[in-house]
Amino acid sequence: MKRFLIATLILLLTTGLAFAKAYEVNRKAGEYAVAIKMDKNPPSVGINNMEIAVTDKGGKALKDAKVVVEYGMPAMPGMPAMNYKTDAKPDGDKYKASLNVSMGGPWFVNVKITTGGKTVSTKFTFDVS
Ligand SMILES: [Cu+2]
Repeated sequence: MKRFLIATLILLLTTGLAFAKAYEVNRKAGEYAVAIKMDKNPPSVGINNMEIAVTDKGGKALKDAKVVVEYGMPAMPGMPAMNYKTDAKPDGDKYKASLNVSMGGPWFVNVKITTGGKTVSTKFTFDVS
């Protein structure tokens, strides 16, 4: 009986993981499509890993771009505005960054993509409860 319970528990845990979806945001930045995934869904306090896929009009991955993620929180009572910046590192066809979310509340993200001397960007926000 105990073994059956453990097996059921493992099954529930693994199917739960298989269905856990990343937090996804799809945006346009200039002529590029930007698909952003965050490993925590919903994003929460702590390290949130972000994967950024940038594709051109033809659906081809944009490589060798400089991708910077600016993020932070507007000022709130008892807390001045917080602004952070991190470089997203190329990883295969995508870029990866880690965001350190220090508290609950509204966070903004600005993804800046520089290629061929030109910078385009896209913004989104997420709430941390
Ligand atoms: Cu705050």
